[in-house]
Amino acid sequence: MSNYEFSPVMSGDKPCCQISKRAQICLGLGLLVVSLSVVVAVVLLKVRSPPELLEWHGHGTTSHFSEIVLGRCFTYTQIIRPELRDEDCQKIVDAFKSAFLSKNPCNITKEDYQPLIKLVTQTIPCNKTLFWSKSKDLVHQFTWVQREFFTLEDTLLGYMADDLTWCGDPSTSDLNYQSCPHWRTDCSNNPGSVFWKVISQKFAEAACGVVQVMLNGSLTEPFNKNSTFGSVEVFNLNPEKVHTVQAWVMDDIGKVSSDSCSGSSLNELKSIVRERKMAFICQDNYRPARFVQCVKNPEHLSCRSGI
Ligand code: DN4
Repeated sequence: MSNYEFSPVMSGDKPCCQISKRAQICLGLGLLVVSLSVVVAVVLLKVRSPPELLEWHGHGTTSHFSEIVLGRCFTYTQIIRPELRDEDCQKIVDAFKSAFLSKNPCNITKEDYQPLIKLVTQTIPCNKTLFWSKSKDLVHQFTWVQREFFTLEDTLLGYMADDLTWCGDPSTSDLNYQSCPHWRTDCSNNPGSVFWKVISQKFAEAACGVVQVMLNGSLTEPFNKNSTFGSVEVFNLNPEKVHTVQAWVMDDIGKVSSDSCSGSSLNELKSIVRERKMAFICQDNYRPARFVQCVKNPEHLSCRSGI
């Protein structure tokens, strides 16, 4: 008899039972580890993979949007208009971004921008508000020289946002750099359009004395009642504060000098203004703005003769 005692194998007993118990435990543990790894991998993948953003027809948010608006805010408040040096640029940029981040960019409302609007108070002197329509380059060249005039883009909020695109997405708290809604093809309640509408309205409401508007006399309709000037600004002037609207209708250099002031489009503007109990003055090719055009075209006949 050896020292080793083998358990007798009875008939019907499965000889593998003891091993299989261990194997079962090992297998169970193995399966647990594998399934845990799968769960962790899926969670990690989900966290790391970018969210699926809504797709639109317009350009995405301008690269470095946050840095640009913050930098512009500091440039404006510290250098261009130091009387606003105490404005809190970081707070302003945060309020700007909170208006549209994590939201569907087709459901932006005027109320979304109210915290931003309330944060910035800037007073424009009477007689110095300058509106424009289809004359963006010339009007800004003009105010660059005639510093006492203010277009909307010469105010802090307009300056910060000029020529930029921005939007968010409901699936992320980040900006959408891929695409943003286009106001014509996607929706009108997008972050950019609503922003311009809100600040255009505020700009017009605040105007006083005589206000100016620079229009494009090279178009068949220099005044377009569907434009922001024609649909928002002119109707938000306060006749108790604004006594006169003066239009400067500027032709492109080289185009025959037209008489847009007596055309039907300007007559429509005149009627709206007069109905709203304000006086209306119109000037074709306002000379100081003509001079600015002539800086770029000094040799043109109309510039030589000083027309
Ligand atoms: P405009 O020359 O027809 O348009 C000026 C800019 O606004 C263009 O980039 C237009 O886009 C865009 N725009 C026009 N209508 C809308 C709209 N309903 N939704 C979104 N974007 C629009 O002139 P305007 O009379 O329409 O706007 C100029 C006047 O409004 C000025 O007196 C400013 O005070 C104010 N404003 C300024 C800006 C800006 O600096 C924008 C909007 C309003 P597109 O036609 O080129 O596609 O950008």
